[in-house]
Amino acid sequence: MKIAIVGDVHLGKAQKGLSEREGDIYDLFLRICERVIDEKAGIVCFLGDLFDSSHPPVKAISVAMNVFENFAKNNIKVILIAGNHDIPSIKTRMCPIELPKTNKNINKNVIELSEQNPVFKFNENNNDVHICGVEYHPPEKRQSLVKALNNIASSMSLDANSGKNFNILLLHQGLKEFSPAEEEISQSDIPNVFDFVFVGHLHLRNISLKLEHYIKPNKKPTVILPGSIEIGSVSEVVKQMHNEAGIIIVDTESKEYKPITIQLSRKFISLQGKDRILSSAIDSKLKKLTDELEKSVVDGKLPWVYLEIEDDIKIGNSLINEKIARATDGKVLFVQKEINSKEISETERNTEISFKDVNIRDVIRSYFPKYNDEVYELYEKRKDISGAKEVMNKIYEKFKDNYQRQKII
Ligand SMILES: [Mn+2]
Repeated sequence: MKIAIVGDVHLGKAQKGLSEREGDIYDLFLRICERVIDEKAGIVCFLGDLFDSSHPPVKAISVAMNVFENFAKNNIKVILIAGNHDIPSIKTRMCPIELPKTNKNINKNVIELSEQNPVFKFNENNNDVHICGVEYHPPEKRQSLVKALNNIASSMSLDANSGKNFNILLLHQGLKEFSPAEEEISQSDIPNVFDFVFVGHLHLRNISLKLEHYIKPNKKPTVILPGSIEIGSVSEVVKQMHNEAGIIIVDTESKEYKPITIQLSRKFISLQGKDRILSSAIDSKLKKLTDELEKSVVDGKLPWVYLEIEDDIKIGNSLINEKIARATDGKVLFVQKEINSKEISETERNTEISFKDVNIRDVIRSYFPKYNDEVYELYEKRKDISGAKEVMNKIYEKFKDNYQRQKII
């Protein structure tokens, strides 16, 4: 049997509050589900965060329910685990992935795996296939997650013919190996009984989507992060500028997998390679961008542009913004940009406030109550050495006078 694995979907998410981006995800989700049907999968598994929120918009719910009905019509079972976005913070609230239970057309076809009910088992050619999964566990519940995984493992090792069995684990967790900052679990916490471990949550991808044929993994377990289907944040843009969603198809008989790519609904464009765009070269870069924008409209959908600029010749944010606006006006959905200037960022690091927001006259007055006029004059002459010398002499004379008068008193 073929099993399709789909990473974080985040139905209902509207990047930067844009309804166009919310629509992009619905559109991509529908195309992914069509593809799962075309691939003749028998089961489709979602790795958590199917919804972006525990109270998703009505549109997100209706899109999901229509897709689930379509899967049911095509005899494709749906397996879900709850991600951190699906799980309501108030325990008495309903988790949106439980909604299929209330719909009689699909309630038998959609299976939620959780700590309470972690294994879906079926038999294929006298071999058992176990699809296991638990909901997202936050770092403070690490112990109960590890316990749940060990319970799953011990329940399976009771089966005879375990060597012939095929075991899959679905997780929605941070794994230390892929994200050292995560305080959740590491690969060594996962019992070694699974052929494949599919992990959602990190939105990263640890496999190449280039090969579109089946791959026989060389070690057990094979940990696969298919990545989120869409781009949701700046860090994802920077880390994996891509224009393709990836899902995985697993063949339970050959125990192989293959990635499948599906074009994103909208193009993402970033001009820089490893380095930021220098403001000294901005005109030629923006010319190149304008040319690329013309070619990047897909089905009437304008591209999303991401620019990181280093203001090396200090032309200033407003001129840079003006140049970008002129080059992209009417041709993009959104320009996401970061403009850096070394001088400003060092000042900001030292003072922790932006120098632009400071009245230097007030600062000098508070630090130098007696000599504030002179010190301000000195500040103004800071780039003119001979002028500064004159001011310093004036300050010295005044200081000498004051000092001698104080001595006499
Ligand atoms: Mn997520």
